[in-house]
Amino acid sequence: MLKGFMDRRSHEEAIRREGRLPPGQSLTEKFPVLHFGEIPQYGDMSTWNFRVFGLVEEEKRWSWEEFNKLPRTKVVLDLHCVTRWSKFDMPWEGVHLKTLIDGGFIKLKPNVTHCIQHCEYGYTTNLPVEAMLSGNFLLATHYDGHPLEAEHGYPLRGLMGAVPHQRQESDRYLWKGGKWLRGLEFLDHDEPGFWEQAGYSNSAKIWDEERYARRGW
Ligand SMILES: Nc1nc2c(c(=O)[nH]1)N[C@H]1C(S)=C(S)[C@@H](COP(=O)(O)O)O[C@H]1N2
Ligand SMILES: [Mo]
Repeated sequence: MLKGFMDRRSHEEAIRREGRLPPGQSLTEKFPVLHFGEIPQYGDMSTWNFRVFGLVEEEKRWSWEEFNKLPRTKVVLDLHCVTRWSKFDMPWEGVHLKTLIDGGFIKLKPNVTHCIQHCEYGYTTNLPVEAMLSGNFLLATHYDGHPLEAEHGYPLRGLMGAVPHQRQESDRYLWKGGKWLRGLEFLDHDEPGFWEQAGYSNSAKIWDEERYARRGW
């Protein structure tokens, strides 16, 4: 691919000209690792499960084997971290939440408005469900044709990015996807997650550069 021959600066300029570089971001060719706390180590996947709970018609608890039978999707995404790096044209594979809802695998109660991603060690992040139903949110198991690396969320992560060339209202910073994801909880109200309670913006919209919560005074 042509971009392989470009240096970082010219690649960034090309992306900027295409209108794909959000305000205050810069392009990286690397794949930085960012999280709070330890990286969970998984050996035997027989004890892993994925819970769907809260305001759903039927709570679910899928084993790893069951999760891997859900309908899968491949998607290319641009990722934008609040610490100002952006990485473009990344090939991912996993499961779209919308596919699970449309296919009846998850049946939401009519009063559902928000969803909390629950991860290992109690990490959470919150979003309006609507923002998780477009193509920029994925329950991701693979990156670049391989299972996720441990530090990027193996075996499963929520992934929030932007579809290349498609600015969407639902585009959010990367922390709105939880690595080492173990469940989704559906609610009829909002509840701030880990970084949201630590002073980051609750809404986290990339194109409006909503990085931090406004001060309370
Ligand atoms: N479980 C968990 N997921 C997390 C975080 C975390 O601290 N714990 N940090 C978030 C933040 S701030 C970012 S920028 C991305 C980084 O993903 P990466 O390490 O694959 O680049 O993970 C997000 N998901
Ligand atoms: Mo981040």
